[in-house]
Amino acid sequence: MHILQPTDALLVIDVQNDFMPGGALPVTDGDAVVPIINTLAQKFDHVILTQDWHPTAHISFASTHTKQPYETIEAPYGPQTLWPDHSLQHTDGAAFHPGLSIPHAELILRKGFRRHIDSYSAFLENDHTTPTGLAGYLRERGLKRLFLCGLAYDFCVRYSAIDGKHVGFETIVIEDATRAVNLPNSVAETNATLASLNVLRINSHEIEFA
Ligand code: VGL
Ligand code: ZN
Repeated sequence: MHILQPTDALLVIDVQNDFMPGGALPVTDGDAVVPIINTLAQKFDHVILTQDWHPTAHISFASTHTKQPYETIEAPYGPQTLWPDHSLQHTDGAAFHPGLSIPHAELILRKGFRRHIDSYSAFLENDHTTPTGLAGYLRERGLKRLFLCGLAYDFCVRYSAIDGKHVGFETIVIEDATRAVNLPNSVAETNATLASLNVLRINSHEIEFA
C-alpha cells in the first residue's frame, strides 16, 4: 500500500504512560507499539496524536461512582464502562510514552476533558453528538485518508475508526501497531464492526514509502 503524502494522515491514538504495562489502566504489551509507531510515523508527512485528558472525578472513573473498575453504568448518554483513574490532566500518567518519537507531529488533540462526558473517539465524544473538531481540522487541511494506530484497539482506536468512517474519511487500522484492553468480547466486537464498515485492517509492513 502506497502512502499519498499530501492527503494521508497517521492518527496515533493515546500512546500514554497510563496505558502501558504497570500504568493505571494497563494494556497488555501496550509498550510494544512504540517502536512500531515511531517507524511508521517516519513514513508519513502528516501525523496527528490524540491524548486522553481527564479532569478529577471524571464520569469514566469507577472511583467517582464508588464502584469497581470495568463495571458498566448507565450514563445520561448511554452505557459507560468504568475505569481506574487514568489520564489525569497534567500527570505523568497522561504524558506520552517517553520512547514515542514523532517530532514532526502536527496536532495533539486532547479528548475526554469534559467531566460529564467520556470520549473514546477522536471525532465524537461518547454522547455520539459532541464533536472534538477533528473532522473539520482534517477537511480544512485537505486530509482524506486516515491510518490509525495506538491504544487501545478495542476502545479508542475502535471508536475513532468507526466515527472516522462515518464522517467520510477512508479509514484503515494498522493492526500490529495497536494492542487491546481485552474486556469480554471487546476484540471480537471490534473486529466484526470494523469488517462490517469496510474499515481495512492491515499490517505495518504493507505500507511502503511513496
Ligand atoms: C481508553 C479506556 C479509557 C483508550 C481511554 O485509550 O482506549 N480506554 N480511556
Ligand atoms: Zn480515558
